[in-house]
Amino acid sequence: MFEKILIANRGEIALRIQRACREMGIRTVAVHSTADAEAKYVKLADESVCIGPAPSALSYLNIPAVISAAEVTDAEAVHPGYGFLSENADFAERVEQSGFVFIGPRPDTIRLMGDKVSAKEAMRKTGVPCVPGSEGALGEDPAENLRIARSIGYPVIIKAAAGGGGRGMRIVHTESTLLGAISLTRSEANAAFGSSQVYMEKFLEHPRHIEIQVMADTHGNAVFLGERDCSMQRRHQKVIEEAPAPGLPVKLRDKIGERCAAACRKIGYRGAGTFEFLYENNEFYFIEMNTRVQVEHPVSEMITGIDIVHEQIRVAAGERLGYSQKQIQFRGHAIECRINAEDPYTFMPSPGRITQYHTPGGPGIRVDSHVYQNYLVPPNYDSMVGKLISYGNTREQAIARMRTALSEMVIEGIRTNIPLHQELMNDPNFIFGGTGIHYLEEKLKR
Ligand code: MV4
Repeated sequence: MFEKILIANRGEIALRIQRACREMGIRTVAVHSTADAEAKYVKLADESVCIGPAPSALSYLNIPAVISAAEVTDAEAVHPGYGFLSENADFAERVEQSGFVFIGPRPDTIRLMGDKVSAKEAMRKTGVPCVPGSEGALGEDPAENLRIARSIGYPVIIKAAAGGGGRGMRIVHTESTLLGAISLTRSEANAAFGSSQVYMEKFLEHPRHIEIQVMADTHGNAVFLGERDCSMQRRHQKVIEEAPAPGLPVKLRDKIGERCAAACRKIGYRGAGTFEFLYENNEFYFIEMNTRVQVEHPVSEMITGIDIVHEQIRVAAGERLGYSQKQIQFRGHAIECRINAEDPYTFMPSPGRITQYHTPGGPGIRVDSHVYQNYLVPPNYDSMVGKLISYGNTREQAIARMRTALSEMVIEGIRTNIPLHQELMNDPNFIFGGTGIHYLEEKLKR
């Protein structure tokens, strides 16, 4: 096992990774920008290195600075967390070339999944069901593109191969606007990602977003850790996630989960990963794969009892999974509310000093947060200040516990979206379960 890991991230996930390391007897190196010099996870780490000024581009995204920090502290492995450099294949490659272990998939796997056209092709080949669409990237022949759209059937969606997470997409409802939309998406993609490759899919109008968590070792073993329903979102920012997905038949879950685990074995996947699906009319359609630990990983941990970060570190060190799919039980229900420093109704960021901070507790309550009383939320980064996770034997119990926890939680000095979560925990449609990806935006309009 590693003796020392460098955590190339900030905020709650830096603390989450640090906790896993501490439990495993591994020393930690925190890297931080000048804006985060006083952060809790920096003080709690065994060592810390300042890697640059507040802007991410000069610190948390600064590859040479992160690698130098690993060199001067003699770390053995680098955990990238989520966001920042976590899905940057060049970073993973340079970490490995510098003699460190990258805690994540091989650089080639990250590159494969970063290109959404090659990701879809790889998944289709291994038997993962995909959204009907173009075979690979679109060509330049207008007649051919019109023919493809006609065979898929309108509406279609044009997506940038280098996009993902909702960036670089355009919906097309009628033939007369197809070619213009392809041109526009191409030029936007070229400007944003430096690649004008685009592909076409059938546009699904009322899906849910359900994703499958997988874990694979370097000995050919792979399992799935159930699904998460992440449909409650606004502008591609998830607000609430839960596991299992309400109303999803267990047989369907097991079937798609086994397909994902099998795909991992076939491509030699390593570490934690997430298969993102759109789910509509009892069918799963693969859209993208994430090659990192995700913000919402705790809900999967709560229903399986498996510590995903611990497992990431173990498989990166070459250890075996040590359990079969049959030994993984899905028990109870977990819900995560992302607590953001923002106005609950305008969604305007609200950084600043936290003057009062009290966290909830009791049975089935987990708080993953790096903040504390007197903490200054910097304006430079994502507005998430923590995650409130509830667990219960049933979904009803998880919701009831979340309501209580939200009522106990006190964060003063900044605005937070706690009132929005309180509203959602009492929303009859949320309580019924199974709302789609457009539900929150439609509710907010009303
Ligand atoms: C789609 C879609 C409908 N049909 N693809 C947005 C994020 C990116 N991961 C993929 N996205 C979508 N792809 C087809 N063929 C609708 C979305 C989408 C969405 C997906 C998941 C969660 C929230 C979403 C919000 C708007 C659109």
